[in-house]
Amino acid sequence: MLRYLNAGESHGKNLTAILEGLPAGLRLSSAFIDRELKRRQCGYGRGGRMAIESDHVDVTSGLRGGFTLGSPLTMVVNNRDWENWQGVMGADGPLKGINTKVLTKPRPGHADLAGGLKYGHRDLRNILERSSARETATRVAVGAAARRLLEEFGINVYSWVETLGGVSWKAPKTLNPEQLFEKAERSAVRCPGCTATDKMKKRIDEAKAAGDSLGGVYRVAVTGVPPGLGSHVQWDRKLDGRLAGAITSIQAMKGVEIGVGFTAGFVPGSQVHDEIFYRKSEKAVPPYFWPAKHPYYRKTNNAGGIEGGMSNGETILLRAVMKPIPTLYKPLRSVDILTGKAIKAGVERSDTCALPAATVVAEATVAFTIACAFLEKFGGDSISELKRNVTSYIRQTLKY
Ligand code: EPS
Repeated sequence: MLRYLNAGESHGKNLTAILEGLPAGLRLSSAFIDRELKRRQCGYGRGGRMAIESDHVDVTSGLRGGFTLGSPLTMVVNNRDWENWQGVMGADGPLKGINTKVLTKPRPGHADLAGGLKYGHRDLRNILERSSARETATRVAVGAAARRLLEEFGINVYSWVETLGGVSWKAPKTLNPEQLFEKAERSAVRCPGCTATDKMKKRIDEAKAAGDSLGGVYRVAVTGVPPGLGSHVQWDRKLDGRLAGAITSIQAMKGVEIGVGFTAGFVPGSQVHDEIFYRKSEKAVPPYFWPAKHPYYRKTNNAGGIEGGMSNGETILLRAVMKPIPTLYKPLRSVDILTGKAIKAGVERSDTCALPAATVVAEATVAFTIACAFLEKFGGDSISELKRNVTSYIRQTLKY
């Protein structure tokens, strides 16, 4: 079983994740994790914080000589901004004479009010510090380890932005997920289209000038997934449910579609379901890779690679929406929780748009969820054992 817990406040000393269940013998390096952390920090529309931070992972357990041990992998990312906040955020109380940055003006759309009521806090900073998307740095570190595991089996996770602040871009049918991803990696907003990128950047500039914020819509694709991850037999084992839950657990996500998603509610079944064809499959090379040319294949992929809560051997396709960030420099109306008086919501330093970063977080979250289902299906305490298990399943599946 693969699982993790993470901890840390946005302006606390550091963020920590403990990931347990990775098989032994997986090649992994802090440089590989750092590359993903850096991708998460990029993107047009971020605020001042990203100029302060330069995220780096310190792996303090579970990795030796560049290979996992099978023991819990502990990953720590320090907050550089801690230096400016230790007087406020210190475990043993604020330093004398320091402005403790008490927040009593909840921001509509943020966790501030609901969290304050739930936990009985009069200072909403006690909520915002943990609900902040700074937490996603460790999710990306966990996702990097999961991604490394999946890569070993020819499974890759890609993402790109499709709409930002109402500016939309439509992917040409000729480009595959890997090509779209490569183009997105060269765009400041992670959108594969050059003209759309310029328009999206302009929209961010306009929103920033207006003291507003922006969200958008993005895609995630997972290629090389063998059939049979997840299960139809129990509600909490269904892969589509798990992916949707994982994505909506990311700050600011408001919806997920699998395959054609909501469109399926507007057209008849004959235009939705992907007909099944048979061909003699390619050999799996190496034997633990699910071959692109597999036996029971589809000419369409409206299901987004999942049927009955299980991967069906086609590319997994997801689409998700992120709402605009709740901190507005031109704040909305709210109520002071100490006085009950109408005020303008609090203003905290924030980003105008964090959609490009959120797509990297979504990749990590999806990689983790797929890795969980993969290990549940194939088991194994070491990479070599896992490879033996996957090989025997793929051989059997291709012989069908
Ligand atoms: C965030 C507010 C901003 C963001 C932060 C998420 O931080 P700060 O209040 O320090 O300016 O930059 O995101 C990150 C720090 C990060 O690493 O992604 C929020 O309120 O959610």
